[in-house]
Amino acid sequence: MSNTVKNTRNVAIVGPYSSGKTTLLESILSVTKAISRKGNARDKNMVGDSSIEARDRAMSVELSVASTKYQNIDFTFLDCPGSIEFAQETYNALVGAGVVVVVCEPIIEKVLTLAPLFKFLDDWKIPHLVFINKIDRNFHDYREILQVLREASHRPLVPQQYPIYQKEQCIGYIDLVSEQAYHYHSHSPADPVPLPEHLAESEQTARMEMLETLADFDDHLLEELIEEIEPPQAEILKDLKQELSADLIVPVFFGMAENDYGVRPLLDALVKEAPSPEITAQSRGLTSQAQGTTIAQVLKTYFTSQGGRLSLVRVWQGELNDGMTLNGERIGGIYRLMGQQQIPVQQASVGEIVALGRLEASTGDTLTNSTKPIEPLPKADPIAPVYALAIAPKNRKDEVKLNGALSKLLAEDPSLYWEQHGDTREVILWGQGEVHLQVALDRLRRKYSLPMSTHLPQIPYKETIRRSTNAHGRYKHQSGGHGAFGDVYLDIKPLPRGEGFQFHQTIVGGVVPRQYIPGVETGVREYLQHGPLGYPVVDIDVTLTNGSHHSVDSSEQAFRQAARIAMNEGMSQCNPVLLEPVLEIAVSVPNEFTSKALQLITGRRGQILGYDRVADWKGWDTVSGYLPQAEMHDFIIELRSLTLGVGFFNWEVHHLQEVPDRLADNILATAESNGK
Ligand SMILES: Nc1nc2c(ncn2[C@@H]2O[C@H](COP(=O)(O)OP(=O)(O)O)[C@@H](O)[C@H]2O)c(=O)[nH]1
Ligand SMILES: [Mg+2]
Repeated sequence: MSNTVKNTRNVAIVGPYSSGKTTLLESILSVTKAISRKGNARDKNMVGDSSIEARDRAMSVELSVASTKYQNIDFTFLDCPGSIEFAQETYNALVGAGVVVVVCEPIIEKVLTLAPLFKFLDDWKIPHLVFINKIDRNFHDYREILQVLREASHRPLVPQQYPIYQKEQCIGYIDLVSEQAYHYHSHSPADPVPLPEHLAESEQTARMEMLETLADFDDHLLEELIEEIEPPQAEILKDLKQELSADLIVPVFFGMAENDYGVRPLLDALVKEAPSPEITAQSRGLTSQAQGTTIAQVLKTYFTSQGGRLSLVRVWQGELNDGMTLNGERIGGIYRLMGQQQIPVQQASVGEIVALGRLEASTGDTLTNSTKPIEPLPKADPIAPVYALAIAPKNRKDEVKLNGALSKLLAEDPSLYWEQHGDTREVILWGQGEVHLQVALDRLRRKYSLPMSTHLPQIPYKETIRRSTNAHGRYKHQSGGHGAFGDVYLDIKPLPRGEGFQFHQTIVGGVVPRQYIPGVETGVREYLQHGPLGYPVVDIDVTLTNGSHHSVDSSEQAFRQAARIAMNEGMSQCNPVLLEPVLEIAVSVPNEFTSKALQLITGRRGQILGYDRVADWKGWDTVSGYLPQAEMHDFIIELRSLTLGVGFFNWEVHHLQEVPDRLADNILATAESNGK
C-alpha cells in the first residue's frame, strides 16, 4: 500500500442542454494537455460525447468521465448530460462530486431553468460555481444575467471577474481578487494588461460587492471592511475556499469554451478554492481517519460492448486496490476512464472516481471492504417516470431475451422502469420522455440485438354496471353415459366506486349443494374478466339466490358453466359503462407558469384540487389535481414546452371514473376495429 495521498479533485460539469459542457471539458483537456488535438461538437469527436447514442444525437445522453492533471492536482471530470430527460443520471453522479461547475449560456430563459439544479445542489450541500459560457453571444448585459442567476440560486453569488468590452464584445476580464486585468487570446493564456481606467470605478464597486458577500460569513473580514482596511489576498482566497466548500456562496466566472477563453481562470479557481476530498467526505459524515476501511459509492453502472459490467465509483474513504474484496466480491480491475477508453490502474485513493470491473452492485450502492456492516451513504432520490411506451420485440423468438436485456438496461439507467401490465399484458417501458426511451430502445437494438417495435400503451379501462338485475343460467349437457348439469339464479347489483367485487350466496335447503358453490363463484369471476364491453368488470355484487342440481350429473365444472351463462345473459341488461383510471397528480412549475399548468390540467378533462408554494423552493408552485390516465401520455411533453422544459409532475393512480358517453363510444368503436 502506498502512503502518498494524492492531491485529487473531482469536478462534475452540469447545466442545461447545449450550454457547452462537453466543449468546456474538451477545452480543459486541451489546455491541460491531456489531449493533443481538440475536438469539437461539429465534428462529433469530443471526448465527452464518445458513445454512439450521443454522437447520433449530437448531445450527451450519459455521463462521461475524463481525467487530467493541472498544477499538480489530479482532476477527474464528470461530463453530465444536461437534458432534463437524463436528470437521474446527472443526480446520481452529482452525489459523488467534490465540486460542481454549472455551465450556462447568457440567455435569460436558460438561466431561469437552473433553479431545480441549484436546489438539488443546495439540498445536498454540494459546493458549486457557475461558468457563463458563450460570451461571444448575448453577453452585452452581464449585470442582467447576474440578476437572473440570483433569482434562480438560493445561495448568494460571488462574481470573481468583471468583463472588459470593446464594441459590445467581451475581450477580457478583470480578476476581482488580484485586480489584474487580462485580454483573451485564442488557444493561449490571456495576456495581463493594465487595468483600463474607465473601468476603475465599476471594478471597485464589483469588488466591494464580492467582499461584502464574503464578509457575511466572516466577522474578521467584516471588521476590516468597516475600518476600511484592505484585506490581504490570502484572506480573500481563504474565505472563498471555506465558503464555497460549505456551499454558502456561488462564485461566478465567464468565458468561451470554444476558444478556451476563461478556462484557465476557472481551473485556477478549482485549484485554489475547491475543497479537498477529505473535506467533502467530512461534510457527508465520513472521517478519512478510519484506518484500513475503504468506502466507495457507485455513481453509475455501464455494460461495455463486450457485455462486461463496470461500476463507476467515488472513493469516499481509504483506498482501493486491485483484487480487493468489496461487499464480499472481488474487484475485477480498476480503470481510469477517458471517454470510451479504459486505462487500468493498480489503486485509487480518496476522492478519485474510477471504474471497477465485475461487481454486481447497483448505482447508488455503498461498497466497503469492512466485514462489519456500515451505514450506507445516501443516494439520489429516484425521479418518478412520466412517459411510457408499450414495447414488443420485432422478432417473436426474441421474447425470451427481453427480461435479461431489460434488467441490464435498468441497471445502467435507474430512471427507466418496466412492467407487464396485469390487464393489458403489454410490456410497458417507463422513463423521462421521448428521447430517453428512444436511447433505451437504441441500446436494446445495438447492445442486445433486440430490435423493438413500440406503440402507445393501452389504457387499462374497466367497466361496471348502472342497474341491477336477476339472471338465470342453466347448463345441461348429455354426452355418452355421463352428463353435466348446473342451474343457478343470480342477483347482480352495482356497488359504489372502489368497492371491487363481492360474492354472496343465500341458498337454503341445499338446492345448490355446498361443494358446488365455489364453482359458481369461479364462473362469475371468469366472466368478469371480460364484461359486455370487453373490459374487466369492477364494483359489482353478485349473489347466488337459487338453483337446482342433479344427483349424478352435477359437478363444480357444470355450475361454473351455468354461472357464466347467467352472467352473460344478465350483464347486458345492467346498463354497462366504461370506467377510466384517474391519476392524482402534483405538477411543479416556476410560479410564472402556474396559470399555464392550471389550464393544461383543465384542458385535458382534469380537475384542480388546489395549488401552493413549494416549501423552501423560492418561486415554485405545486398544482394538485386529478387527470384521466388517457390524457397523460404526452402530458409531460406539453408541460415542458409550456415551462422552458423545467416543469415536472408526480402521479399515482387514484380512482376510476365513468368515461363521458361520447368519448366512451369512440373508445369502444376503436377497440372494436382493432379486433378487441
Ligand atoms: N458560440 C459559441 N458556441 C459554443 C461555445 N461552446 C460551445 N459552443 C457550441 O454549443 C453547442 C453545444 O455544445 P456542447 O459542448 O455539445 O454542449 P453540452 O450539451 O452542454 O455538452 C455546440 O455547437 C458547440 O460548438 C462557445 O463558447 N461559443
Ligand atoms: Mg454534452
